Amino acid sequence: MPDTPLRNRLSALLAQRPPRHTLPQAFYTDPEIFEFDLREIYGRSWLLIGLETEIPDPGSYLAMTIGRSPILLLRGQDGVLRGFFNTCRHRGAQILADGCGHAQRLLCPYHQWMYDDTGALRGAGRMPREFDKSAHGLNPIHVRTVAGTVYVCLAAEPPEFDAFHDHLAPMLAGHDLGNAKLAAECTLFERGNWKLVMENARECYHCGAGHPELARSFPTDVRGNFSTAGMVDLPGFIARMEALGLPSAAVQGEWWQASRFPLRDGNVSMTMDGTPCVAKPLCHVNGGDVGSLRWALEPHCFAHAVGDFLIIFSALPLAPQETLVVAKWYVHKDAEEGVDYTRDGLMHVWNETNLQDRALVELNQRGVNSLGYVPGPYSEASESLAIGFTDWYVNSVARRIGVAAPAQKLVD
Ligand code: 3BY
Ligand code: FES
Ligand code: FE
Repeated sequence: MPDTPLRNRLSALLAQRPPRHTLPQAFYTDPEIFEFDLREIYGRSWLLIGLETEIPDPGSYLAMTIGRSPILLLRGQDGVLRGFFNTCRHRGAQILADGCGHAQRLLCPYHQWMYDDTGALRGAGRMPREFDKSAHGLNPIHVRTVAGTVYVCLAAEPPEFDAFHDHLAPMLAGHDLGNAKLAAECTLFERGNWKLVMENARECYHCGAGHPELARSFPTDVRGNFSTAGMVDLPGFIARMEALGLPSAAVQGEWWQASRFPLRDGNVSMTMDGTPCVAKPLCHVNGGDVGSLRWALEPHCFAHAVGDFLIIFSALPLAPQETLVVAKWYVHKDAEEGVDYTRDGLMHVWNETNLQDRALVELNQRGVNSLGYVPGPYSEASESLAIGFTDWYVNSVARRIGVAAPAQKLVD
């Protein structure tokens, strides 16, 4: 629970926010609120990390930093995937550098304390005989998987996960992510608060004008929005996909959404010409012509699984006005680069899109920083997912500081 002055400030800011408007300036600029976000939002949410196949064998690990917390996913000799804070229990040094690799044991580089693959402390030289190693194992984090995708939560008591799992697992089953490999990764440094990154990522009001490459295949409607509600014959598409054995209807929980939607007519993949960019697809149903399965988690990501690849977009906060955007592309493990796909063919559309979005986020931040900024109204028709994101955020803040959730419906 934050201290009283911060609680009072947050509570006053929530109370002054007009519903269905962008947030008061401090939420996009204030260092104290940024620290609150790291602790109470990123520190308590389920976050999508990637695929199990990135940590395939006993001893493989993936280390990364979430906010200020280095974490570690490690597959044990018993095949179990475990997560830990990558912080030594001696004096707190980060143990493994961020990245992927193999480690049978975890050796802290500072004073050589050694942990086994279950996080138990095995070696701590020059400590007294009565020192209790069993009380100094690595602190665990929660790890869950869904059809080959991996999620972590740093909180002692994570939000409920089972409903998300049970809905998403059958939707993802046809995409064979257990046989996918990481084919490309791109990290962008953005001069914008993570919430501006996410608000931008949750709407396609800007897509028609802002994303010429994506808009070729992405189903923006005549006004340029991404909105499954506005799609021509969405029910017909869903019925066809479900008849082919792919659960597709939109489902959502408090912090997650999933749905399959059609690409623009004649497009089977999110590429420049709408044709697949990978010769060996992940999904064989209907020749890989399965639209896109989109799922998204508050606070930080969305993912699209088309027939031939999967892309994950994730926002990681660095500072009040700095965010890392990590994009990862996955293809079938047997697809060979240069033979079955090229990196450029795979990455082009989303790379251009992410660069365009970075420019938009940065100009958004510059305008929001102005003395002249006041919260502005979202378009209910075109920015419903962005509204969903900020509503989820303000509800989460309200819950953490123990005040009633602010009204979110406009009073007529
Ligand atoms: O969540 C999505 O699907 C992203 C992709 C482009 C715009 N936005 C709605
Ligand atoms: Fe890790 Fe000292 S901080 S061994
Ligand atoms: Fe965009």
